[in-house]
Amino acid sequence: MSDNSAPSSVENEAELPESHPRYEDLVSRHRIEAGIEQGITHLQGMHAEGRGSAFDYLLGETTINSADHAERVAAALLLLADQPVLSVNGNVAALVPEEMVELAAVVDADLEVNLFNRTNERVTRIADHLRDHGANEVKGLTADARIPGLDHERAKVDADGIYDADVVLVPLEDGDRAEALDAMGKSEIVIDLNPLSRSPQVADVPVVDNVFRAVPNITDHARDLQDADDTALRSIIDEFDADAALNDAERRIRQGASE
Ligand code: PTJ
Repeated sequence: MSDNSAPSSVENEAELPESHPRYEDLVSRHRIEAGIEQGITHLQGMHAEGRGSAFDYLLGETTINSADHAERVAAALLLLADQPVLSVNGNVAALVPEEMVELAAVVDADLEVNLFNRTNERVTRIADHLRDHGANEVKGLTADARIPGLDHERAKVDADGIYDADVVLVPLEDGDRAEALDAMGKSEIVIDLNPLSRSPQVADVPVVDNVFRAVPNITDHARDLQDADDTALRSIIDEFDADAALNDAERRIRQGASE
């Protein structure tokens, strides 16, 4: 089967051919397409998906060792946090709703919808979608606080959610919010396949991996670290070198696995 003969539009994900060499990518594209049809994902989410897919190809569509390490550090940071919040946009909601709900449960974090192309209708639909996948409470609908220094809709947050959080997971956005959250004194974990994108560049813990692999792997690490004491978690975090992780991912993208 050539790539061109893969179904361009299927009713159900189960119809996608698992034997196809680009199966995971087909699933991603299908979920983004379905997310747009359901009013969850913005049309711009397709651009974001295409960017991510190109970087994933260059990374070998695998979780490189430095990303796995960053995912363990992310788990430690979330477990040590007093008030962790996992931010969800239209792409994340379409791609990994169940996995985000599971991670939130394991690290005792809140889920908050935060959108660049914000409409109340889309926030409500994403919250409903997360509830359909097992979430109890979803924040982001109140939007009674603002992140200082941002002149767009991502500034709108819940006062008892992202605004008050000490650790925020920021997946799939190449923008200025991570820097603004940093200026508020928060620690950020950023998941982004492009190590040169603005958000991972300013993150305390940049995770250069596909959100498909990254979120379940952070959850696995969190389960593994569940009984670790605060000192052990703190030392995992303190030993982490964010610049080294970004450099390793960029080297892998530019030079491939053999260099
Ligand atoms: O839902 P909204 O309204 O908040 O809109 C979301 C947009 C599409 C605006 C948001 O996702 C966005 O800012 O897109 P960008 O600027 O294209 O940035 C997305 C980043 O995520 C890019 O750096 C991509 O490389 C990366 N990315 C895309 N898909 C994945 C990914 N990283 C990890 N896993 C992916 N599957």
